[in-house]
Amino acid sequence: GFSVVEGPEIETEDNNFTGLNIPLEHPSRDVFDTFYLKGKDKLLLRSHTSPVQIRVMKSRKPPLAVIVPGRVYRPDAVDASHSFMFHQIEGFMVDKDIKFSDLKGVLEEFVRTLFSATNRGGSAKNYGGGQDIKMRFRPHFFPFTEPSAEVDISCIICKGKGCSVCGKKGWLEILGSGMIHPNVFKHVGYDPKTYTGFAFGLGIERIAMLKYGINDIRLFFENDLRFLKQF
Ligand code: 2NL
Repeated sequence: GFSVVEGPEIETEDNNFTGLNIPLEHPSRDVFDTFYLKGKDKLLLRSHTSPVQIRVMKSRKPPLAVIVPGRVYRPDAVDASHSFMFHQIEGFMVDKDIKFSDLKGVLEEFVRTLFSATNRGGSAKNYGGGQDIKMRFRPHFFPFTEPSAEVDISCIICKGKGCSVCGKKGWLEILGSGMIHPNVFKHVGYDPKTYTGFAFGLGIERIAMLKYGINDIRLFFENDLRFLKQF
């Protein structure tokens, strides 16, 4: 029941930060911490796909169930697990009476489907397929959700025993989520007493790396056909 919406990679500070309850003094807003465009109007390369959700909420009324895929930009130093550009998928649902249990139900179904035996993307390697994957919600902080939780799954490589991929923890962090903060609703003109909702976000490359056993994120963007043709 989710519809897919895409939006621009060049965004305003308002849609990328202010509307998401990320205050002016937040470190991620620092001009050295974000890719700003030259000019006085403070346009920037979006650091997440959430601004698209702000655009959707400003232009439509609930009920809403939307999935937002797209490129995002962060000034991270590039290494095997970090890239200054990667892809995210965010999802959100807004209506009267949306509860944390709705978030848990939707994410459980999503994660099981993503790592199911039949969902192998044409690849020979497919970690996690058919296993009984455990999931846990771990309390976390995001400015735009309250309460917030990160979701871990039992390590699909070692089945939770502890290995180098999960750092001997037996768990892999796969996404962030939470109930949309009342300030986000106020910003888009929704009454937070009438509407509630959940949102979640995940990095696509990170999930593909786990699922297909890829050890370096840079491989996705080097355009070596020997890498790309495996999938
Ligand atoms: C992560 C965490 C998250 C959201 C994204 C969101 C969007 C709106 C309002 C509230 Cl418009 N929340 N998105 C919420 C929680 C987590 O992403 O680790 N992403 C890679």
